[in-house]
Amino acid sequence: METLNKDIIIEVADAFQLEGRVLNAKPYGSGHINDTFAVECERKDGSIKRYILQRINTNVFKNPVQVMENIVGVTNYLGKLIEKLGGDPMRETLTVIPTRDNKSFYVDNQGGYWRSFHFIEDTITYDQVRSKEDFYNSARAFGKFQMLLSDYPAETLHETIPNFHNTVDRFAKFVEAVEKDICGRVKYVSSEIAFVMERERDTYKLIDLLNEEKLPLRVTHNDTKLNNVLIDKKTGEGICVIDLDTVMPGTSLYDYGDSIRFGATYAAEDEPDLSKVNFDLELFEVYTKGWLEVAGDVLTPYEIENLPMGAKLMTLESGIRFLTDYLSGDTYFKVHREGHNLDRCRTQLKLVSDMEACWGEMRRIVQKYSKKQVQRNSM
Ligand code: ADP
Ligand code: GN1
Ligand code: MG
Repeated sequence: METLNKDIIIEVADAFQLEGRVLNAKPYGSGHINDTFAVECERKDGSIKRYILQRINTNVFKNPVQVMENIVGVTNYLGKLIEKLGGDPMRETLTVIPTRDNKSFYVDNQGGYWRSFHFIEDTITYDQVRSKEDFYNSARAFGKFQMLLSDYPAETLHETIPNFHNTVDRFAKFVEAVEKDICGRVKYVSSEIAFVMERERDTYKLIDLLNEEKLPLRVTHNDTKLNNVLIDKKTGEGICVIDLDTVMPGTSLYDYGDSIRFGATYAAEDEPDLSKVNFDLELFEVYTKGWLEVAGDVLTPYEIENLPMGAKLMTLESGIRFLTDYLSGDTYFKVHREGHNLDRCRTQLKLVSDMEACWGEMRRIVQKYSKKQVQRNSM
């Protein structure tokens, strides 16, 4: 995508119903997909109000209008429900700021799609787990998101990226990238390729359960990494789940699993030194505890029993996606250095092999926090 200069961003910001005069706009956050800016506006009384302004990545999201329809539907629903439950909708869910002609997005003169959100102040996001508390708090926030949306009509949601967590399809695309080898990189990654190939059968495990209707289809977030939850700076609580582009019908195992693959280690997703990348059972346990405390009531015993498989498959899927992108010339995820996608791939594959080595313990931990749930459901 072409680079964006400040004037264009300020011009785009002016298209939205922002309070006050636009002062400036600065790149913000560390997402791999969209272009995010924090916009500062000066109100008449001199006070400052901030907004998030984002250009949707249309290479990834081919139908940005449908993305926004999903987001408007889900955030309106969450806003009303949070209010009914006595919460603060302006902090606990995203609020879409309409354009001056009351649309949820603006198209610039180069065809770029933009949207704006109320900036939730006094919050922070973490790109890496620092403590068990952070991870536990994010688990409760994602659990709450799952729980609050359990009655949302999933059939009204658009599938913003078809086959997003279809591990069989991800595997097929990976094999295609290996065969094409358009960058001549296959020779550098033979052990990573072999690791993935050896696990082809695993890629069917969740898809088969879904096809056999053993897992219920739910409204899921599908991108539940730690930096997609805003943490309250004062209380440390996870207060708002953000980055709703991938909200689609899916299985709860995707959301649980994606959080685990990102956060059940103290290493960054792109840590180049693999000796620092270890799957941490204590982190796994606190996430499982926090997530089930809040979402446990809406889940079936069968979903809960299969959580370890969700964790392993989402980790394997991420490894496959990063490797596929590396082999295809780094066209999907933003990269900031040579071999960046390869580093990301390696951390994920290391975590998969760690999980395989402590599979029994993972199952026991899930069992420990699911006991009450299983008893209740079997009564
Ligand atoms: P991407 O899809 O590229 O990951 P995100 O929607 O996750 O983009 O936004 C990137 C970052 O911007 C987040 O990690 C978070 O730090 C920040 N952010 C996004 N929305 C808000 C908001 N409404 N209030 C405060 N910060 C936000
Ligand atoms: C992307 O947008 P962001 O940075 O939150 C990606 C996720 C990956 C993640 C890996 C739409 O998430 O699926 O798991 O990077 N989002 C999309 O960090 O592909
Ligand atoms: Mg994000």
